[in-house]
Amino acid sequence: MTSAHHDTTTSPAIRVREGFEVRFGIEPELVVQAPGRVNLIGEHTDYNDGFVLPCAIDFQNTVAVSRRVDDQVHVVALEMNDEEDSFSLSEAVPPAAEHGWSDYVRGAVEILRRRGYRLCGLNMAIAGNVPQGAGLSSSASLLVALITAMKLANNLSNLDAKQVAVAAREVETDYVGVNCGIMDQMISACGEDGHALKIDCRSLETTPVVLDPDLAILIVHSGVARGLVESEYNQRRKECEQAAAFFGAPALRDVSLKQLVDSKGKLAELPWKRAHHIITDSARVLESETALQSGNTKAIREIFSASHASMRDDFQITTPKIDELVEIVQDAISDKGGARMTGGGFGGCIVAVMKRDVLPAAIAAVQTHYIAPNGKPALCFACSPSQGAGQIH
Ligand code: GAF
Repeated sequence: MTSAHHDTTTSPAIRVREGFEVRFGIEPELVVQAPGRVNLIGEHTDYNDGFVLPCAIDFQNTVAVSRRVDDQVHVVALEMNDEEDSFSLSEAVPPAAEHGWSDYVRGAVEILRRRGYRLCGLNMAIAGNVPQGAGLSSSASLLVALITAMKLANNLSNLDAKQVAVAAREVETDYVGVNCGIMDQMISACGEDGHALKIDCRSLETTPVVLDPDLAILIVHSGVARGLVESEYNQRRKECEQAAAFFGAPALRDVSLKQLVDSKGKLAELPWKRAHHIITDSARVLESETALQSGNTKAIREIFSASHASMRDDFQITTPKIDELVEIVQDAISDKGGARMTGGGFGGCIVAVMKRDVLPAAIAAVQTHYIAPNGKPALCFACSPSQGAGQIH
């Protein structure tokens, strides 16, 4: 979230506490945070039941909460000019007329109710610093923060982190109407400090991956607005389903590269290319694990370059400005790391993993050679893998 009138240099954890006290006149009973994410590799593989390798980043949404004696939910969004929403828990919670941030609150309540949880009335304040519209999962982190806050305030101890992620995703798909995969919610709920997380998006099994300490992660925002994301995303999903159906497989996870290669000329060209990206990128997740752990930057370069080319040529989700940005960073770091677009595509950010000593050169190259479409320099964030959602006060 970005702020119109708040001091965004103060951490969201401090702002949310202060904002809660100003609005409700009491101290919150607890404050939780949930981070945004950057995906290191494995793009669009999540809804094909494949593998992904994201890490939680040090940008987060925070929620301060206290219980009420009645059945009302009162919530203030500190980054949205202190806009407020309130509703009753006594009946099904409909989406708000404006369909803005409050639908995430309403959806979180409704999805928990549909699971049979009885919630008490709540006062809540929300503050965050995950850049919005950048492809760093600001909405997934907001939902995971809200559901974690509701879980802790209501002692829903049988709702573990994975179930929080699944519930958060259900809010997106069944309440807000965004047909996303499970990656963003999983990493926000289950991320581990200092680790990336390999996620098997079929079983939801997670494996922490420690990056070589000599490696740095750089996120660069292209400044390209993520236009048409939703319609293009849904279109890609359909083409992947079409490809899986051709093989009589439940998902592309169940189709091997050999089967795909043998089907060339029989399966229509577009679903074939989509499937080629998914099958190869899911395999690249597994290949990159050892390279990242051992700091083998030549291998990281090869794997990231192949991933980017696959997103550009087979999945067709990059843009010329994003391609340009990847090239600038890759040229600057040479064999000392790799760069690729990250996230859903059609704009947003690139991610690069490199030896720490070339980080300043990579940032300088972006500042010298890249001009975003709005004429401004690109924003660079050097980030460290962070902890997933939890209570902070
Ligand atoms: C978006 C979606 F929300 C994720 O589920 C995932 O598919 C990603 O795009 C692409 O890897 O962030």
